Amino acid sequence: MVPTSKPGLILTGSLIVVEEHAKEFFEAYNLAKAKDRDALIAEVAPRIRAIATGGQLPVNAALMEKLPKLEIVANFGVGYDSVDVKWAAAHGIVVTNTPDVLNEEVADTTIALLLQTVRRLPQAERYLRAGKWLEKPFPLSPTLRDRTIGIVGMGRIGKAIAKRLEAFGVSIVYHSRKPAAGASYQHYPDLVAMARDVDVLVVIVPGGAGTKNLINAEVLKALGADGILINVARGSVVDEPALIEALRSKTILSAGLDVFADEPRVPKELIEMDEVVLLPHVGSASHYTRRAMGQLVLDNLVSWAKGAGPLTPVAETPWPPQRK
Ligand code: NAP
Ligand code: 8YV
Repeated sequence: MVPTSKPGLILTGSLIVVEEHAKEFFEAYNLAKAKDRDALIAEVAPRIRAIATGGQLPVNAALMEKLPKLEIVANFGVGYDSVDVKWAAAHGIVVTNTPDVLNEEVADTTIALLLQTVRRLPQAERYLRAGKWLEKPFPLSPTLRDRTIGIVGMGRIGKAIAKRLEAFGVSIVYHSRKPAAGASYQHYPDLVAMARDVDVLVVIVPGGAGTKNLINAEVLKALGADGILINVARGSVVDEPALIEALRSKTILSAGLDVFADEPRVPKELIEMDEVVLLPHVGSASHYTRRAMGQLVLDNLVSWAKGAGPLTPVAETPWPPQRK
């Protein structure tokens, strides 16, 4: 490994766009390609000033404290719950994410997952492929008609979801801690009260300690026997055992899930339930949107390396740093 005058960058795994261009700007090392990850970190640590990560490994205190010159962690994804942002902030390290460039893709996926779940479309497709249509028509399904949708999280993506839902002629309400600027829908400060009043919950809040198990047994009970849960946020936001129990006991009707507590491992109880629709965290996973996300990660790193500051720092690590 030949040290260069370029800033040292660690990639925690494969990252579209970033991988293609990193060596133009950085002395770049991909941890996923290292035979001995710890040995690589120990060798390059004195020169590493940046990390690019897509959540392949937690960027925690244990990793960051091995890198005494670390200044920036550029996260591939708008959600940065795999980065210990509190530790980073306390040590003057800026964290960036990829807001906005994925709003429309994730909202499209959410609507697709909602319709698949309500109308049982994956089950219908499996039915056809199994030759069962030759015997009799596929059974009638539940409907989106006359449903009220409660969106949990009315941020950038929540608003893009709501905009699409307006065209479906359904009622829309939402829950967040504060009313959202620019959202004209009814705001519920109390999640259980909202769950009681709606037929579908669409969850699109950040992960992490503040939202852990926000969707718990009480919320699912309030959602009720005709209720459908759509989770495109993070697995940690839903109490997974409580969800499995609510599905088993028919406390709720069904669920459509893009995210899980221990990805890529999905509980076998969910896999064995024909009723639920399960996606492998593909909310933003198109070539178009993943390239836009990768470009924003690279742009953040290059802008920082040129001394112009990161483009999209997260709220916990504002740029320029604020004096306390
Ligand atoms: P955002 O603009 O920051 O919006 C977050 C929303 O969640 C806000 O309305 C916020 O309002 C609310 N919220 C935060 N903490 C809350 C809490 N404890 N209780 C209730 N509401 C809370 O974020 P975004 O860009 O829309 O992204 C949201 C999340 O979606 C990401 O962080 C990520 O985890 C997830 N995501 C998933 C995929 C996927 O592939 N499945 C793709 C992209 C994003 P208040 O602050 O007023 O509470
Ligand atoms: C990505 C996401 O799949 O942006 C997010 O928060 O969950 C997704 O867009 C993920 O971040 C890839 O690492």
